[in-house]
Amino acid sequence: RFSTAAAIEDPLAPPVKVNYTQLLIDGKFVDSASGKTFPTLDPRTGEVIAHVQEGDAEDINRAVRAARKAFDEGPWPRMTAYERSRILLRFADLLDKHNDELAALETWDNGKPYEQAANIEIPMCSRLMRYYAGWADKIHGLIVPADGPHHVQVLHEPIGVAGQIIPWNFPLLMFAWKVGPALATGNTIVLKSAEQTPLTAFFAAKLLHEAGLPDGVLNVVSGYGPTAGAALASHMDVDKLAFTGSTDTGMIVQELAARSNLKPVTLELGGKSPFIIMDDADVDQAVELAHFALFFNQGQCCCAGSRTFVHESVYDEFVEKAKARALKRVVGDPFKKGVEQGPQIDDEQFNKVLRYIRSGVDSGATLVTGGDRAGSKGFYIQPTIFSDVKDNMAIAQDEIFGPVQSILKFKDLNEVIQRANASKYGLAAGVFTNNIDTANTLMRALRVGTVWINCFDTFDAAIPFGGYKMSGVGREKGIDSLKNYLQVKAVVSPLKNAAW
Ligand code: TXE
Repeated sequence: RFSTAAAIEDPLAPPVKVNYTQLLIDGKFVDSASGKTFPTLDPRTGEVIAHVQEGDAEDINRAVRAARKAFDEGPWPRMTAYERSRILLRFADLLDKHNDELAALETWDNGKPYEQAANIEIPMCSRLMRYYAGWADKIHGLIVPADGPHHVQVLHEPIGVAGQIIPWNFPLLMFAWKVGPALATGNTIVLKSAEQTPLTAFFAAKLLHEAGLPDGVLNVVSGYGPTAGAALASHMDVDKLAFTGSTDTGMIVQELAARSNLKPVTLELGGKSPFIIMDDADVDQAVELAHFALFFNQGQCCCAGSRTFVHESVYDEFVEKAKARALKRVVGDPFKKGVEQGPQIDDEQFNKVLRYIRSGVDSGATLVTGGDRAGSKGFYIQPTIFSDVKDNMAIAQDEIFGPVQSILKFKDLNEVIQRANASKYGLAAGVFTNNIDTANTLMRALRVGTVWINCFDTFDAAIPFGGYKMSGVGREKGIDSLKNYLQVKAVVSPLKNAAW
């Protein structure tokens, strides 16, 4: 069924239509049980793109029933791993084929620069699918040399029905990170997309079916967190939950999971990642990298380098040059060529960011540049920089999730280690130095899930990602993500003749 809202009319944008706005349950697009819909908005204008079916607890029940049946009776966990792998490979090809269309839909729904979606994010999704397709037929157990006359095998089996809840900052990439490892290991899925960005998950799920995915293996429910999301987290027939979003909501879903059926939970949550610039750094390069680390994706990255620690000997020069770089940042319609920064996702995030900017001013930080909305329409914010930021200020402690760089001054290595680690978060860190001893010290001392040395936001399907402390539980991507979706079964049988 075609949505009525549906084709973008914008000379800047590649042609794209909103073809799928219904829940995908058991291989079919269907209306929500309640018949309710909700609007998804264009962050460039705040106008409605399309009305999407609003799933709630009843739809989650229907989707879990379909996923359960597909797991218990369907071909998916029983087909050869090679066949599963081939479906994922075909899906990767279809993602490539529809790359520009998916990117346009992502930009329309999310506001991120089209060039970023088309050249980086959608290609990362197909690359990741190929990575997990490669794993599908390489997952095997062990024979264990236990004491006694016993033959002991350890089987690695799919865990069952996986519930997956994703956010809006990288809608299709988060879909891929969740779906790839779960499918490669033979699980079935109910995925809840973020209410701000439901469109590309439907499209991608449709392509997966085109690639040969059996009905019921992947069910996609759009809807709100406290209704659809909570129903999924607390469902008795969901065997595993994977969540990406805020730390507050992560705590809620983990509790729901524990109080229902103790389903294991992996969480990828917020951050306040330090980016540390040492005195030996090339200041121009450091400015550019720190700028990218914070402003990429409108600052809406869980691992954004949002505490820029700069050594006192280069501090003043750094602040001046960071200001010049921020003033050059191209903010505008994300479909326009060369635009680096589009609008924030919605009015809630837009207002949150502006509140933090006010709090920075009120708490005595120096507003170096920016500080206000950009333009008069949509959710655009000026690239903003604060200097003289102190550790106890809210802008140095909380996840702002917007284009606001906080620059802090430090004197020596031990001091910056202690201050960088003095956060409830521990997702990532950046280190900028030419001194290998300094790099090695920082790499070991920082209590975070990823350390980028002289680079930032370098992602790859094979590199594990996740947080220490309140930034999360477990890892996604790489081999580690497979473990989240596998049960371990020990099988013991006596050996009649111990000699053999
Ligand atoms: O997040 P939520 P929001 C951070 C960032 C941002 C803040 C709030 O700081 O400003 O979170 O954003 C679903 N039971 N991140 O409100 O609420 C929701 O529908 C079950 C960091 O968007 O965590 C969506 O699908 N599910 C982050 C998903 O959770 C619930 C990315 C994320 O929404 C639920 C996004 C509930 N009770 C925001 N309530 C990152 N780690 O990258 C909501 N949801």
